[in-house]
Amino acid sequence: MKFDEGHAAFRRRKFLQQAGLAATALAVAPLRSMAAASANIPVDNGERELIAYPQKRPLMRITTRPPHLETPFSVFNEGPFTANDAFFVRYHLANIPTAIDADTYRLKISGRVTRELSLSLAELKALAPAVEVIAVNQCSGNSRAFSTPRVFGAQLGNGSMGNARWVGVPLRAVLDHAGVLADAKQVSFKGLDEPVLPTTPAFVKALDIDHALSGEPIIAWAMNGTDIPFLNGYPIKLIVPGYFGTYWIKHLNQIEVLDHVYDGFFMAKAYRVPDNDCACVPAGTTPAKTRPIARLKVRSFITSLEDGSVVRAGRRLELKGIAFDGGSGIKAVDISDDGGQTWKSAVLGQDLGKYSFREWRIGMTPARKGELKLMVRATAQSGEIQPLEASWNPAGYARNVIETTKITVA
Ligand SMILES: Nc1nc2c(c(=O)[nH]1)N[C@H]1C(S)=C(S)[C@@H](COP(=O)(O)O)O[C@H]1N2
Ligand SMILES: [Mo]
Repeated sequence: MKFDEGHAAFRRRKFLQQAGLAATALAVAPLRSMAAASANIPVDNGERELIAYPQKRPLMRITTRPPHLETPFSVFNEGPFTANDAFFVRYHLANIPTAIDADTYRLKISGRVTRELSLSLAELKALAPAVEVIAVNQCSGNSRAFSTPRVFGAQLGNGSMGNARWVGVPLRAVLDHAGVLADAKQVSFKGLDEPVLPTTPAFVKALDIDHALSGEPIIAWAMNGTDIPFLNGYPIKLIVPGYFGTYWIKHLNQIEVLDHVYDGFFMAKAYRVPDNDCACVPAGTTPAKTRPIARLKVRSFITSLEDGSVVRAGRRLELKGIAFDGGSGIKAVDISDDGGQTWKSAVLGQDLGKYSFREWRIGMTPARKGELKLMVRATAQSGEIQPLEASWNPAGYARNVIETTKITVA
């Protein structure tokens, strides 16, 4: 397989950008509202409007300024890869870029290095052989709307996640090229988006130096075989396999090697979880100590049936879904139709790597008419297993309780 798409892809992109500047500038203004086609999520906080943006099929609107769009859940039943035009979008700051010129784009590396760099996209691509990883990007607040008691923040359903094939160069290759000094402790990352007000903190995230140099994070320019969609971070995005989406900086243009632990708002104040084994506290209480959120917890979903579906008694049902964890890989997926007393193992689909969605399927024939609660539970290779009861934390991060899909057998 050929990973390097060559400089031509960027030039072509530039041409598209110039030819379609008006369309690109529309990135901050939805093309058309599709209120008629609104979609429900199974929480009691209202309907989600479907809304169309450039390069995106209609997605569920969480906010418009900045755009925050969720993937309709049915998309996860289409296969283990989440299509680029259906991939969720999350921004924090309203001043997002509206047009990017690939030819003048520069990635700057500064701080505790022997030489500062300002790399063009062509130079970045030439730095090292391209590598590929299939990895899940999940927002820390995915499924937050299901927290009880309710928590503050965007009321996300289950659509702020997605799985894609990413191609780029290892972050390590870039840092090696700059020459990391011995006193380096962390590396910070920032993209092109800016706050509207000078008092709002910039969206900057940081990784420990060992993690940054581990070879795992990559600076990607391709997503599912094509340019990264504008709203997902064109032209380059930091991919941190196994870690929550907050670290996956979009429109990446500044890397700084630090001799201290970065203490900006989005590391020191936001995106933190209780500093204990469960990353949880009793509902409604405040943790005494917190730490930056890090790896994804193991999760699984039924994708072939929605809550409220009606199926026929005595007819065979092919149940299908996805599972993922923070990077050990999926060991088993089990299904229960008796409230978690007994479990049957599902058959796992193709192994696309330890950071990817793993598909699973199982056949069953519901015999008795009435309400049926189907539960799905994943176990990771690490031994981590989804809990029967939801834990709670003040920001509603990292939800991973066993999911229950209620259907009617008729
Ligand atoms: N430049 C930039 N990168 C960013 C963010 C942002 O606000 N600005 N948000 C982060 C968060 S919290 C998430 S969940 C992911 C979402 O990635 P996506 O929009 O490509 O789905 O982007 C991350 N990278
Ligand atoms: Mo996020």
